[in-house]
Amino acid sequence: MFGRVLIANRGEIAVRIIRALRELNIHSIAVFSDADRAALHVRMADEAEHIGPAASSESYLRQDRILEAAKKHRADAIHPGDGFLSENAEFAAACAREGIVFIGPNAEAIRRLGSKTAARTLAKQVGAPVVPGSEEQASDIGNARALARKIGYPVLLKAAAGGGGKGMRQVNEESELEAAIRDATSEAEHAFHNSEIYIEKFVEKPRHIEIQIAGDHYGNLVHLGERECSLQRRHQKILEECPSPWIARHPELRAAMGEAALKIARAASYDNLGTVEFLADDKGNFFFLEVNTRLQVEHPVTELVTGYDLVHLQLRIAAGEALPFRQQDIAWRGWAMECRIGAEDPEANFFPSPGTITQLREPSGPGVRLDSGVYPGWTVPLEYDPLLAKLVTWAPDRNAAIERMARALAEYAVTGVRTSVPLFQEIMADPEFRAGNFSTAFLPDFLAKRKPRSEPEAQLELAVALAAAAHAQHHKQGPIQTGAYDSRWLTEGRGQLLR
Ligand code: MV4
Repeated sequence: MFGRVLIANRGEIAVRIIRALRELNIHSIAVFSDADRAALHVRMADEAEHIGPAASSESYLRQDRILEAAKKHRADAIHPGDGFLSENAEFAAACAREGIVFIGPNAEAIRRLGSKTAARTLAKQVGAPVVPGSEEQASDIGNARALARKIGYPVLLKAAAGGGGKGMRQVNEESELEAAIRDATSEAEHAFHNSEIYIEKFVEKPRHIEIQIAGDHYGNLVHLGERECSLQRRHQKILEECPSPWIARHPELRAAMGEAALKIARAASYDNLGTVEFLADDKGNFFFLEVNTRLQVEHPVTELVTGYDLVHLQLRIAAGEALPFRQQDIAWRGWAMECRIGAEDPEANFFPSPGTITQLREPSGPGVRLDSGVYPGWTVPLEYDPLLAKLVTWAPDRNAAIERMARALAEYAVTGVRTSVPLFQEIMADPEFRAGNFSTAFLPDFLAKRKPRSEPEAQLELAVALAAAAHAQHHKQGPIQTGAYDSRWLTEGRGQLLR
């Protein structure tokens, strides 16, 4: 096993990886930008190295500086976390050249699966179901028109280098096709410096379900079941579950999707952890979408239900150990749900809400896991993703996991920045969500129909809470009792009222 590992990331995921390293008695090395000098991941790591200014293009994305830091601190391996350089084949290859292990799949597998069209071709070749369409270039209008007619409208134009919804265009009829191709091509060129686009049949109101896979260097490859990721806003996931309520209704789909995922992984000579994404329609069909060649933000729900620590697993595989279990050893127990808690204002179109976290009370108790990257007094920088923490609950069944989430959200108190906590409380109370019968259309519909909490209403609620706290403090009883803490809490709360 490695002696020293550098984490090329920040925030909650860096903290998560440091925890795994400590459990395995591996020395952890953090990197940080100017904006992260006082960050939690820097405080928690054994060593830390400054790598540049706040802009991630000048720090967390600088391969040269990260490799320099790794050499200076004698790291055996680099864990890229999620985002930043985690799916960068060039970086994986550069690590190998420097004799440093990249904790992730081999560079060739990342490259092969990085192009959506190449991945689609591979999936088709091995007999995994793909959405009807074509990998051929759709940039030529004649070609595209013939293709779209064959598969039938509505169709979806996608960028070959895309993913995450960028460069996508829905086309409902032939008259819209030419302009849509022009738009999608130029958007793809701008976003990815690659203008290649392709066509798929548009799947209406799909569910987004993904399969976790793991492979070692000896050809052993397993799947760890699915995650339900249909709750997304602008292609950003906000809540994930394991198992998927859809798969719970159609249990035969897990093995079928798992097999399809493994066929693709095998064909790509995949090693380490990865995720194969699918769209599922109402009729029990599912279609391969893309492969994410990294540890994912939502990995904890799989950990809680399978009992395996996925970061331990990544480290073991990268260090050359064989997978410690076989497919038939894997069992799924209970239900887990994750809410991504962001410093953003759901009442203001999720506008980022950077600032200083003045007070923080974090939820805990039975069945609650909080993967947080913040502490009271920390100023949330504007430069990065606003994710503060992932709140994850586990319970024997879905209803109990929801009740636990509602309870944990009620314990969660953050002042100084606005958060998505109140929105998740509303989602937990929604009958449609609780029924578990939803698709990717759920969240946009929910946000559109939901009555936005007006400012006076929110203030009234805060005023009531403050009055209750003041009363409790006055009588030295009730939920809030520690003097100094109370008065700061009240000051901050009042400060919020005056904002
Ligand atoms: C689709 C689709 C419908 N039909 N492909 C969005 C992100 C990208 N990874 C693929 N996406 C979609 N591809 C076909 N042929 C609908 C989406 C989609 C979506 C997928 C997953 C989760 C949320 C979504 C929201 C809008 C559209």
